[in-house]
Amino acid sequence: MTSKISLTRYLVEQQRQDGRIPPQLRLLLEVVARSCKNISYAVNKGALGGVLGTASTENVQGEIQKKLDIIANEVLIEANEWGGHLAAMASEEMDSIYLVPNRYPQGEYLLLFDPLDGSSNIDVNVSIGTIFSVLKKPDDHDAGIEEKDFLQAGNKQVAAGYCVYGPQTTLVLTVGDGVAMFTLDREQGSFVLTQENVQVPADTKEFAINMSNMRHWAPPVRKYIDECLQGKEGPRGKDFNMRWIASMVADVHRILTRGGVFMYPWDKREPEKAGKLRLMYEANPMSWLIEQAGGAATNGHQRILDLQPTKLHERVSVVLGSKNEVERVTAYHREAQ
Ligand code: AHM
Ligand code: MG
Repeated sequence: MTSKISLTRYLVEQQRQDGRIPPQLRLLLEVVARSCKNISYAVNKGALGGVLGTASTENVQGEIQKKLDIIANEVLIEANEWGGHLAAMASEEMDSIYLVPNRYPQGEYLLLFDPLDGSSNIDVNVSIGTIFSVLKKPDDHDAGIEEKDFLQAGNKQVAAGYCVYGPQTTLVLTVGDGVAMFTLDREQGSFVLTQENVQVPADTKEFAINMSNMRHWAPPVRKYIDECLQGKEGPRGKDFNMRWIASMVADVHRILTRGGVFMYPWDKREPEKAGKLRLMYEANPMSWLIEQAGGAATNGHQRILDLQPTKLHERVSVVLGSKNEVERVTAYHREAQ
């Protein structure tokens, strides 16, 4: 790369050359990126900024909120509500949808986010991130936006991405034309394009799953992991390595960088729940990024992006990453039916 390409320039070129992103969507993505920059600064301050520890509140999922969960949520709402590009927002940290207040103009997009994913890692200085998904409000929609307007399959997303707050702050984005990565240049205060055309290798020797849940898994997941664990002597004929960061953003970032398979499957602990992760603002954006990079994403049975959501905070079983491994896990589920 000869000269540095900022996120702004990348988005302007996407808009100009391919007409891939309308001006409102470009503005939206710039505002999301600016919010991520501000969240990154808050994360970086840590104990110095008084942002660590828990708040005394629970979110709709019954999880105790961390102070940074709430701060990140507020940063995203405040930055996005006034620009005129959005009709409404939805967040892991809010029970119901957030309508753009009447005093501001309304746009045609819907923004969904997990403001700070990997909450259990906040206080221990391990990578965390923001995940976001952008949908269009349904056509000919003159009445007020309701939750049902958000219930669109992942294949309807018009943009998706995440920002990982790790040793570097990296924003990863797709608008349906491959995956691009931008690293935050703190001196300049802007995101700079550092990788385009990200590709996930089809094969891998690395898996990511919370092994402490093994006794609760369904047989196809056990079979897959058992075979990996048998290494060279087993049916796979190769040794596997395991990584589990417990921040989906960081695990997915590793997979986009060097391949691997990530799983948070259904398990017997709470059999009525499809999984732990949320479909609309965790699994959908990550699945689209992974597919755009040549990987695959299923719930063990079906392509995640084709699932029709029935509620905003719906959960889903997730298998994503290197294509051949995801297909293998999915085939094991099929055989077990
Ligand atoms: P969160 O959105 O409340 O942070 O929960 C989601 C996180 C994912 O980032 C991660 O993959 C998973 O939960 C870790 O779960 P566990 O603590 O069961 O390993
Ligand atoms: Mg999360």
